[in-house]
Amino acid sequence: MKTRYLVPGDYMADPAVHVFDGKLYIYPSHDRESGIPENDNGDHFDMNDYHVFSLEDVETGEVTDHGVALRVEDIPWAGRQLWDCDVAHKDGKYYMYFPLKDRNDIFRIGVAVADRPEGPFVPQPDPIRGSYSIDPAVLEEGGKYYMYFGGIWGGQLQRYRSNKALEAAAFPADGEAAICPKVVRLSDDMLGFAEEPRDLIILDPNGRPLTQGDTERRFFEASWMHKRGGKYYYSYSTGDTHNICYATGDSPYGPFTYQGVILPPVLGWTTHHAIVEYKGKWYLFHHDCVPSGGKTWLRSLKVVELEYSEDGTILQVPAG
Ligand code: FUB
Repeated sequence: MKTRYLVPGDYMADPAVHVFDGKLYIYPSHDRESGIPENDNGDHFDMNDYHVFSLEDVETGEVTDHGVALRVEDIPWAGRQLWDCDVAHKDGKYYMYFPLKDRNDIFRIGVAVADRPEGPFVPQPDPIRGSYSIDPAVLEEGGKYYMYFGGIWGGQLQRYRSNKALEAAAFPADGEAAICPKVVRLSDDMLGFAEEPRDLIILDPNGRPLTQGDTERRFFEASWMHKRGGKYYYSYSTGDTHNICYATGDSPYGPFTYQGVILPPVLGWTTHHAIVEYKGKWYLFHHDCVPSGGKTWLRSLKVVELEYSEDGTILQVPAG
């Protein structure tokens, strides 16, 4: 399959993708030109709503835009910046998890609820208690739901240790264990955490945690989890080195062992993805900045088929 741009008339990024009612639903961030200058804090990613898309034929089918599903102005605790969201389905309801800065400019994760996969989603009055940082991704496993989250730099994860806010942001030294993404089981009502978030540890093939200086492999942001053949595949972006990498494990909590790069750098600073099986094939949804001529805050949604070797390793997708 040739790589396909899915929403040529608008800028969409950070896809989360699920099969609901036999269709593929895409939950992207909605990029826009806000005029805010680019900086390491990500202030130029000043998104203020989400659209939901669906399709039934990944390779050539029509992509339906279901319109605006949630707006910043409808979220009672909102400050600014709606970044990468995800949606989970339980007992006939759809739960959208979204990162947003509160009025103190601190990222929290909120929940909004809908009766249909395309929304509209109605936000809860407050963010999830104990939530912080960005990029929630939810896996359903045996009736339990696990959220993966976190992102360093503009995603603020370096401001926390053991789920407590530090007085000042702190990065480990290059030779020390890298800052970990987080994993937490959701409560039965899907509106909160059922436990304290845990570190998701990524080991190198020698069983040692990846280090902060190992920028080609260590976690930066954009968690995604999928399961195939009884194995858990945790994938993520390395941020400033622009890879989408993956690691595998035997439990939703890990530990995970680093396996390799799924997608080498694309045009644009960020890279972000979702992996999903649909009608017997696996697909990688992601974004790049080719249609905007390289404007890193105006990203376009793409999809390409993803292939695995017999032993379950993922074949690297060529960039472009
Ligand atoms: O879209 C804003 C941020 O850029 C996302 O939260 C990150 O994953 C990166 O794609």
